[in-house]
Amino acid sequence: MKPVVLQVGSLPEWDETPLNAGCDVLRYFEAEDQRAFLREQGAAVRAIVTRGELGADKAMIDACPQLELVSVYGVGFDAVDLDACAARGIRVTNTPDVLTEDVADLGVGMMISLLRELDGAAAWVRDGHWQSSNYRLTSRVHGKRVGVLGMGRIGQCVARRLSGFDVQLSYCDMAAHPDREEWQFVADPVALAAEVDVLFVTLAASAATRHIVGRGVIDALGEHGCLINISRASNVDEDALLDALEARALGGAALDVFEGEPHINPRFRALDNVLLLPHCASGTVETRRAMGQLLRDNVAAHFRGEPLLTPVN
Ligand code: 8YV
Repeated sequence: MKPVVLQVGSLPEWDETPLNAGCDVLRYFEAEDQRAFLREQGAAVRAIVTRGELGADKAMIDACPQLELVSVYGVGFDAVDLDACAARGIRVTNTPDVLTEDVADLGVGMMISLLRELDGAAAWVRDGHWQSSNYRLTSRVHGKRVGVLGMGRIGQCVARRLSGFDVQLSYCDMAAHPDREEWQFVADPVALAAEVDVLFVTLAASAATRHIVGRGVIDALGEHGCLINISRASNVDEDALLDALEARALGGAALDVFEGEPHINPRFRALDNVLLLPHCASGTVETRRAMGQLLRDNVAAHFRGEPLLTPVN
């Protein structure tokens, strides 16, 4: 008998086909009444397969009394209720490492795009304005003072890429990385923001990091400062960010993640000092294939009774 798996969100066809071959998949995301679906089907579920931004909340976990595993397609597992899992010995896996380089690539691209106004300049050409005037001057990338908030795998990868731009790099993390003397450690996020022109948010989200980029950090970045968020929306106080962007008290923001995505706050769309992306930092064919493979390898290892490849708990 194949194990019953609850699939929370859609996945590429190249993952759905092998997943369906190995498991009896219940397509939660297609249910019209998801609560009723869980009530009716939850009893049989042994694993939940979910995406980073969708996770698995307590109600979902509680509806599955036989649940053994939650496997996340993504490095971030902040949307999974880890306490509910721990209370019942439910294992959780994610897909770290395979997406680090793509997320860092996009972050650096977002910085270049924001400072050099790539989307504004491209729209200028496309809309036929070039015939009548030149596009306005922008701000250079190389030589800037850059801060990285969260020096984990992705933060370090961003920092390594930026060394080619001759930036002055500082970072804030739980503690200094003694093997990284080329980067300056700053213990406090507000102090870091006060020292830099561009601040990358690359920190794993948790209840403790909620709104770590709040009014204090945003004010410290100031009217010429830029914020790049490739982590989770919850790390940034979105209302404070929107207020500052509207008042031009912050120079600009490049964002790949939003509260309530994909339904973003309409205030963002009225701004010309933002780059808005659809949570696509890991969204390359190569990386998504590797993420899907790792997710399925974790599920297969679990049901074969083998050690999990990338356990979170
Ligand atoms: C998403 C992510 O999982 O890795 C993460 O934490 O948020 C992303 O990779 C991806 O967009 C698939 O939904």
